[in-house]
Amino acid sequence: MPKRYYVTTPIYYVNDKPHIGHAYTTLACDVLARFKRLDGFEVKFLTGTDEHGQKMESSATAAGMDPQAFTDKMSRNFRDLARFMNYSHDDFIRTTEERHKRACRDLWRRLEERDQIYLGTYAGWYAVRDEAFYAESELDEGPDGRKTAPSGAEVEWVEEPSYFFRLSDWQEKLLDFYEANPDFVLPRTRLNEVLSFVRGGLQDLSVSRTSFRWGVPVPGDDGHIMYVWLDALTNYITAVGYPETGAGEYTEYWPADLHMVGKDILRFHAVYWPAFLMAAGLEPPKRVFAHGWWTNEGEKISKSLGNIIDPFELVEKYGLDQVRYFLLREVPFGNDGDFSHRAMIGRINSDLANDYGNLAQRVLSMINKNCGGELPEYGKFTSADKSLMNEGLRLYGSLQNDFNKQAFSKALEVIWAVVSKANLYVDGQAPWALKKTDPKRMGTVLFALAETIRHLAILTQPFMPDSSARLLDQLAVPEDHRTFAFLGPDYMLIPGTRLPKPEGLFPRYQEEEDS
Ligand code: ME8
Repeated sequence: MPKRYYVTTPIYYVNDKPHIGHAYTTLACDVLARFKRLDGFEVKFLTGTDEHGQKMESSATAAGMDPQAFTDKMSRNFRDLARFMNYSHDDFIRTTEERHKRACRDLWRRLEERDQIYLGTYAGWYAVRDEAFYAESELDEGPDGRKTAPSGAEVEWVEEPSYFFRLSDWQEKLLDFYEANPDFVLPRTRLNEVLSFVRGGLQDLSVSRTSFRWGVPVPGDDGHIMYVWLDALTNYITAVGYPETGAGEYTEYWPADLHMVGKDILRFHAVYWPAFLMAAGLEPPKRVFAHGWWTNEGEKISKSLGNIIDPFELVEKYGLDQVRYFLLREVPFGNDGDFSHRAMIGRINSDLANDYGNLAQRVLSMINKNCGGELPEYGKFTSADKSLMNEGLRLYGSLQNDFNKQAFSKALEVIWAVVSKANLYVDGQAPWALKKTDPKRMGTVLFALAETIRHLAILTQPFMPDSSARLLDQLAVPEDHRTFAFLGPDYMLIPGTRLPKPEGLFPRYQEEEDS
């Protein structure tokens, strides 16, 4: 049986242009998907757009457009971002696609057949921005008497006929499920939030609306359209071929290994979604990871504050791999983080230019100048050489562990600890001085370094695919020798291999006078 891995991003609302937050979540999934592929897994990596619901309908109206034309146009921005950021997704789903509407209808019927849905009337609060229902007790009241959801979104009173899902029946089963699967929600602090919400008691959930039209009609009662979150969550099974559950991708990839989400939408993924699935007789996903929130120079990112960080602009300014590195290195994954240009420049100049770039540059230039541009022959390895090369070998296991916990910044820290050791080793061994005194020894030192850099370049591929590929090109590593199967000790670089002329990988960022 091949090893398989299924990872998903949230599907993003298309009422606005993508920003750094969207880029971040998908980046984390991309890095994970790339890591797993290099590690021999057959990976399915899904992203897409969430295109139904009241918010989308009113955004289309405000833009003077028909909702389908509006979502067609806006969804394209997210596909453009995906290409631009070099994401390696295998599928991009749109909830307006027929395959998805079919899956929604089927899931609804399954729930209905199992007596999990009944008709009633909803009277309560609704936040269009969150597309979420809120209990009175969850709301805050502003000085002007207006009520807001915990997210800050305005709520409105809604009273309309509605189908309900018997969520209240699932409280105990959900609690049992969390207990049996302690890593279902990560980080652990987020699990505690979920537990306290579920222990607080679950109300039946309104799962249809009648006051607008933009959505999937309820089978057999098309005066109702399905609640946009029931529709949206279903995307994760649509993409593996649901309603076909007996063959094909569904059997290969479901349950998903990981739904990556931001902390704002944890409740939908960790409470409603497993309840819907269990109620339909389907398996819940294996894990939901809720990452933290980016602020911009200390401020909440919002359209009204005008401080949205545009990922396209960021990449134009700093470079793609630089941005990819920064986002996953700067903040321990799971925590909130603050974006600042200073921190970005600091990481580029110190971690990338000074540490990693400089290591590669000086080793490759020495080989170019002193070894006739060929990988040198090596003699007997000393304990210092072995100790450095072993660091490279040990990295793989340690990264597997970190990746299984979605500890991306930890993984980068561990990689950079080896970069630092390698730089210290260069200083300690001073191969430039050996050139005259002991050229054979110089060859051994440069070879040990080249081997270490090969390990670093292979293992940084998920984070920085382009730069790592260029580094592997400079080491003349064949393209089909770049997976984790080619990490040592069974495979090594071959002395005598001709190397191309070295070129700098990570230029220092020079601040412009006026920035
Ligand atoms: O919630 N920091 O879509 P959405 C970090 N359609 N991540 C951020 C962020 C920030 N400041 N802002 C947004 C929806 N995100 C639904 C999802 S899934 C079945 C349906 C990221 O467009 C983060 O991943 O509002 C968050 O969960 C997601 O964007 C919300 O995207």
